[in-house]
Amino acid sequence: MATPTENPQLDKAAGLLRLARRIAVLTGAGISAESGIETFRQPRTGLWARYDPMELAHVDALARDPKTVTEWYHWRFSKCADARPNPGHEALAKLQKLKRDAGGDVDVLTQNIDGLHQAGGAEDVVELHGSILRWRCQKAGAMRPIHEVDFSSFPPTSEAGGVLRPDIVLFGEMLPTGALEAAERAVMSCDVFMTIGTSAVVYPAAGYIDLAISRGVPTVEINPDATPMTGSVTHALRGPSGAVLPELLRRMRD
Ligand code: BJW
Repeated sequence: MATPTENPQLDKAAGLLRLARRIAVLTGAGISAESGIETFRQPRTGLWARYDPMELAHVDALARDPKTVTEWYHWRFSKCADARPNPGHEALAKLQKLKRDAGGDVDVLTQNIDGLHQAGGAEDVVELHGSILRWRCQKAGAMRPIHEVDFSSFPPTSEAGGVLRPDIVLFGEMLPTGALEAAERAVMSCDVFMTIGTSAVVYPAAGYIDLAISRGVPTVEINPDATPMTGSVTHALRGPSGAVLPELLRRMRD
């Protein structure tokens, strides 16, 4: 990223945010990277460089081997249990408050399952891929917070005798209807769309970027690296969201 004083893209994006009444924001693993949570697809450092998603994050893997899958998600939780929101999460929550106070809104649509947007102060977060902080009984459908799950053996089970699984969306599973509806409403009613820290390859979430572009609203991407959407967005801001978002907010208020 160029230095804060000489970045016309950043200034233009800040101008858009200043004028916008409704902003829809799609976030991915990258926004939590600076909180110490691993991303998926980055070469060398991403989870999928070491683990096979088809063996761990696919609905068929859960059916075939619930022990391995639930053990892995319990390990994943242990890695994010102590994570704290970073300046990117906090800046987004501040932007939401700013717009709400002015009679507008910021809809936060996240693919992340870590709960860090909410911990950073964002409200009404749409969790497209669910949450690792809730586990669901496969037999009775009842939810329970992760700290009430007995992990002394895998897979964990409920009193009803069902397997308890994380309330997340695995490959091959439908996204929650309520989340899909809320996301579509947000994208269809926004006057600026932002995509932050996502490789934009997992659908249907990545489709919201196409939808915003097809509506003709200005689009802003924040990512240290290029994505398949970089060439199509109005402003591509290169850099970590923990630095870019606070700077964007600062310039927006100037
Ligand atoms: C930074 C940074 C910093 C680094 N600051 N940025 C259409 C076309 C093709 C395929 C499909 C399609 N529609 C559906 C599919 C199939 C499939 C899919 O999309 N496959 C593609 C991969 C090819 N989709 C599904 O299966 C979905 N379900 C579905 O469509 O159901 C319909 C249906 C079902 C049944 C019958 C019939 C129809 C479900 C998708 C579920 C995704 N689940 C996962 C795992 C669960 C949660 C978990 O384990 O945590 O969700 S996969 C994984 O990818 C996770 C993420 O949420 C998701 C997106 O990844 P994300 O967030 O973009 O992370 P990365 O690592 O890819 O990128 C990180 C980015 O951050 C990078 O760009 C970095 O540069 C950047 N970055 N540091 C800012 N500091």
